[in-house]
Amino acid sequence: MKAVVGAAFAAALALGACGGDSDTASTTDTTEPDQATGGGGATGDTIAIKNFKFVPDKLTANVGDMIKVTNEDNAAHTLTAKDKSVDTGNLDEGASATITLAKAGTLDYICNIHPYMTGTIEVE
Ligand SMILES: [Cu+2]
Repeated sequence: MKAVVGAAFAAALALGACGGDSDTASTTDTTEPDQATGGGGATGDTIAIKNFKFVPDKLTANVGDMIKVTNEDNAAHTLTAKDKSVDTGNLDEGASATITLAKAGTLDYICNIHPYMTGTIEVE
């Protein structure tokens, strides 16, 4: 059981890594606008929703980070902050949305449709 979940998660990460992110070395290119915001926050974090769980359900990230949320379940879900500061809206099966972490603190979130689904992002 655990191995299956781990493999699926690894696959999700691999998919995310192949998601068209070709923006690699840019040390000498002066024409490219520098879109990176201060702090060097990572933008590669992802949260998957599968088997009525957020995977991972605990995450540490930086202010300004963008997190891609993908629903890999066969039911609709949301990722909604308890304080409503973040909300993906309804994600049908296979759908994804990107949330932006605008403020530091502990972001507790649920699925609006299934409030027993919970997770936490520590935003630093
Ligand atoms: Cu749900």
